[in-house]
Amino acid sequence: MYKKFVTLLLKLLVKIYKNLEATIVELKHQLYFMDFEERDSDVFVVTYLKSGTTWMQVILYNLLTDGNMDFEHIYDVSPWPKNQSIKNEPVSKLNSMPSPRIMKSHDDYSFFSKEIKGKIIYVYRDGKDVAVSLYHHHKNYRDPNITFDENFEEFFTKEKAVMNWFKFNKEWLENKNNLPVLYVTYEQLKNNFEETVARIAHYLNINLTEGILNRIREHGSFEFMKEHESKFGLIPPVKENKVYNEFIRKGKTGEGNEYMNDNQIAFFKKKYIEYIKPFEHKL
Ligand code: PPS
Repeated sequence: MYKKFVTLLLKLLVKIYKNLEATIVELKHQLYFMDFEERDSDVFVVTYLKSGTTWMQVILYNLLTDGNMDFEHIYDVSPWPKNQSIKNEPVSKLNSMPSPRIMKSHDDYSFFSKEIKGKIIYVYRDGKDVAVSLYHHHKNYRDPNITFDENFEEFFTKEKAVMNWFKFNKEWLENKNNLPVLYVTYEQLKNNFEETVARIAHYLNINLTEGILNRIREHGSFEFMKEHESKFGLIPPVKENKVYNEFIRKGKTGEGNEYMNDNQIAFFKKKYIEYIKPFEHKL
């Protein structure tokens, strides 16, 4: 009885600590953005986790600059403001970056104000494949013992989770405030790369020449990004004993079906109809 009580208490304390930590991170992020100077030329790559963010950053970087890949890490040329706020970096660093700025964001819809100066590209990926990619990510960087089912439970079934996949994507697809958003899917990039890049270029008013397209094809290929993984993955040491060669992992579509059991697939289908189906035409 005593042991049970202590375990319960410990679990509760961990939960309180985690919530508090998340709230502090969020607050820091909000404060950081208060001094952020917006520009019309800003491009935000917004995604749920593991949906092709880095791939889109590389595509945009090659579309909007001369595509010099000599940088140490993609965040040097396409920052992730939330990460900078967590690391207590001054917002002046972001404010003094040359235009156009390509910024990564995993922020939920409500984070963005009703009117923004720049443009947003939202990358959506099949949730079943996100579940697999996210599971590997958390196994590599958070908890080596986590199971696929535990991870699925946390990010897909828990309605109140901050990063519930269904809720996060629904709000972005719904786009209540009519923010300037171009929707691109991971699957479109995989299956129809050139047409999708042309659509992105059109949205950003860029003349897509054969030279630029070739550069994007080369630097945005899975093979190139895998070969130069240290430029894109988590920056060691995030924590000791973590895996650093699986950020650019498989880059496949359809893996979700191999990992999910019948109940999870049924659950996914049901929730999809409720949350995503009404906005499917936007994808
Ligand atoms: S993160 O941590 O949320 O920013 O991750 P994110 O960049 O959004 O997603 C990582 C997944 O994208 C895959 N990826 C690619 N797939 C195809 N082609 C290219 N060029 C490419 N670059 C990254 C990466 O491998 C992760 O997916 P999985 O399924 O784990 O392989």
